[in-house]
Amino acid sequence: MLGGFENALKGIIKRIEGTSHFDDELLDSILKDLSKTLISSDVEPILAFSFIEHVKKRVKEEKGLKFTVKEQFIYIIYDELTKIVGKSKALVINEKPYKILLVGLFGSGKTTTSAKLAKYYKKRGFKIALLGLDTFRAAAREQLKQLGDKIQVPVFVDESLKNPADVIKKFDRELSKFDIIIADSAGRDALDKELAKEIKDIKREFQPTESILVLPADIGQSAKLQAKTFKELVNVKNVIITRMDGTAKGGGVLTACFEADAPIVFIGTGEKIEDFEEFDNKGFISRLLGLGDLNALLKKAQDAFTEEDAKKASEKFFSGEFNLIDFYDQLKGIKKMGSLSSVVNLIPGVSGKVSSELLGMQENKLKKFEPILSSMTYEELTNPKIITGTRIQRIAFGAGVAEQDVKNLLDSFRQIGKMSSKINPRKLKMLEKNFDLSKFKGLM
Ligand SMILES: Nc1nc2c(ncn2[C@@H]2O[C@H](COP(=O)(O)OP(=O)(O)OP(=O)(O)O)[C@@H](O)[C@H]2O)c(=O)[nH]1
Ligand SMILES: [Mg+2]
Repeated sequence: MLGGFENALKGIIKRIEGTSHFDDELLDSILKDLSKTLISSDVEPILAFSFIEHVKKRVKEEKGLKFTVKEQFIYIIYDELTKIVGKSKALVINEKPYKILLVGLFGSGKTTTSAKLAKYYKKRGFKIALLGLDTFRAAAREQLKQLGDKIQVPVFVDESLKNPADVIKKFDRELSKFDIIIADSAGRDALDKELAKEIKDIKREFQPTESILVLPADIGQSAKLQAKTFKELVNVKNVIITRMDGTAKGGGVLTACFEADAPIVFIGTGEKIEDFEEFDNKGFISRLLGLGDLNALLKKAQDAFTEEDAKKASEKFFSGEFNLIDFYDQLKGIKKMGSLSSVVNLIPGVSGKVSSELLGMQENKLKKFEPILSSMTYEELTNPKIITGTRIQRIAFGAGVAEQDVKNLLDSFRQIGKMSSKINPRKLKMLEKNFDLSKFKGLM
């Protein structure tokens, strides 16, 4: 998710796991790597050093209490990291209509996030309206309308009105019928007087239940100043971080929000509307460290499949009786969930073990899979081992693809099959409850 930061952290965990004995020298060298990794992810050096000191102290003091030394070390790293990114906080939808106002600078992701939030709550059974208050940028209303159409949520905009307060007045009565109203506002290059006045006017008229600042992850440490300024000026309490996909500065933005006492409620992890999740510090860190996070997987799976589908799919998957028909069903589910890598990263024990080729599987590759699978016989689908030589030729011809495409599909299937046999169902059971200290051991 965070590019280099994530890989480096996973590398450190692997290094610890692969060590047969610990001495002070090794501990120091691993901690040095850790602090370098944090600083290169834009975490403030002082914070990184104090983090390292805490870890070091705890490793010495808590040695041998419950875990092996390795487990203890990894647990402490995990625990201290969750502390520096702050506690998770969920929005409690406790009034109707619940009014959410998104604010932020130009291009931070407000409009995209409005639609992501709308979809998120629509899925949870709320009646949602999108309200377009960006009267500043010419194309803003059209952008919101298009997004609203995509997710089938009504969008309230007026192309002729110049003043956001008038837009709110105009739709006030109609909007009162909804459970949640999500308002998209205009950005500026900086939080200047004009923007501050505009947001204040909107606040007065709209009376949001919750004003949320939208910050892109790539601003790193400067999130601290922005969060503070928006808090002081317009009383914003919570933050949504966008573009958590592939930035080197992710560590900086998270720690900065924590230091600015601006809790992160959601994160955006891509351009697609599905690329959005609640921010859960424990799940997030365990994923960064390559420990997987079953809770997030279950939540995501719930969104894409029905609960029943997800249960069946995971039972099959983990029982090892997994054939191409199940693979096909899962592909369809994965498409709904977002990218394959975002799903794989959520499976405990699997993240970090899958080849980058499989993870990088492109949408267009997935698209080819459908015709290939439908060119196979039932026998081939249920017993993929028999698919060799001339069968591959026949299937490729039937699907109108190259033979290599059929081989790629079979490779991906085999890799996924291997993943499922690596996972110990007993460990999985232990993870099904909340991820806490006692269950942590199940991961090692
Ligand atoms: N990769 C990635 N791109 C994102 C994410 N969220 C938004 N974007 C992209 O960022 C760009 C700006 O997003 P908008 O939603 O238009 O931003 P905005 O804050 O409404 O911009 P203004 O209205 O001009 O202030 C778009 O190209 C989005 O697709 C995210 O989580 N990941
Ligand atoms: Mg916008």
